[in-house]
Amino acid sequence: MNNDGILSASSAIIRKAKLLGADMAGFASLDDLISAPSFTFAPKMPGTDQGVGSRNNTTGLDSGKVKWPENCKSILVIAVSHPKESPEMDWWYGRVSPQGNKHLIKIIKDLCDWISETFSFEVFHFPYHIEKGGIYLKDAAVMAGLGCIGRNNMLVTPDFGPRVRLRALSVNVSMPSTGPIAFDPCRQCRDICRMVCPQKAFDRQVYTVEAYEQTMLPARYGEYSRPVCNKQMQKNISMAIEEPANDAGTEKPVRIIKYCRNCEMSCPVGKQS
Ligand code: B12
Ligand code: SF4
Ligand code: SF4
Repeated sequence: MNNDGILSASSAIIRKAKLLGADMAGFASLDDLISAPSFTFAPKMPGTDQGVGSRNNTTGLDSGKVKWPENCKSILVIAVSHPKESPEMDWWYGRVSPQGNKHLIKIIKDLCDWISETFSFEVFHFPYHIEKGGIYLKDAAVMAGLGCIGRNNMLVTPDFGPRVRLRALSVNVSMPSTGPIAFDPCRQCRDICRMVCPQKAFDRQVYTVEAYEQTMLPARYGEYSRPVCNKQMQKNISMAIEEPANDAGTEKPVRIIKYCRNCEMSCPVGKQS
């Protein structure tokens, strides 16, 4: 395929992602991701594959390392907005995955089918968990131009703030990268996100440039403590009570887990979302 063909395939794929329900979409290159901060940091961080939501590692690789699919050249990242008005998009109904996550999975599945039928590209649908062959989605989204890493350690987007969820696929063709973009709302903000953390997960420097030999660290300068945030997730699980779950399609009440979102809900960026 020549350059013009690649450019038009790239725009067609991004357009199709939005038609299928994504609010944002963009491409990052494999080369940009291999050297991106999470990909280099996570294998060095103690306890990377432990804590709430982690899974048994089936990649055959060391903890924190990403297993890239064969022939992967570019990664398409999509974001779906999770607005304040629809908190249920994020809730776990017992062991049933949140509705927002199901929506993301369907978009990526449909997009994979469409891309292979339309362009005959090889595609790969990344699972969520790194331990199962997934990738670090926030870095991928930054490199694809969807936003920046905020002082709350989340992807912050211009239109929806941090209130988005992500998923990705890869193709075996090098697509032009659509990012990163010049965007940094945190420069003019007074750390509202950090002050509302119920566990004070941002209160001290946990990771340093010297120890990790890299400058881009969790929450930018190393002040996000994953084990501390994890404590809140454990607490949210233990606080879950049985509630009616008609919107999840079950007649019987189930335990609904509502994980903490204080650091994203408080962010004023994209306030309309
Ligand atoms: C494991 C995990 C957790 C763990 C650990 C989180 C962690 N950050 O380590 C726990 C259970 C605690 C957790 C909590 C949360 N999570 Co979580 N989590 C994940 C998961 C599966 C992997 C994250 C990971 O291990 N990252 C690697 C660690 C080592 O790095 P890090 O702490 O993120 O720090 C890196 C970045 O800051 C980056 N960075 C810093 N500066 C810069 C600059 C540039 C230019 C770049 C490119 C990168 C970069 O470098 C750092 C490393 O050096 C992802 C899904 C995925 N497959 O990516 C979701 C994910 C990150 N989680 C998500 C969410 C929403 C949450 C919560 C709000 C809980 C909730 N209600 O869902 C909190 C937020 C906590 C926070 N403020 O960071 C969303 C984030 C969406 C967004 N807008 O950013 C994701 C992407 C899942 C999704 N469905 O979309 N999570
Ligand atoms: S609340 Fe402020 S400092 Fe925190 S992520 Fe949003 S803009 Fe950045
Ligand atoms: S998700 Fe909650 S506990 Fe974790 S860092 Fe954000 S505000 Fe703190």
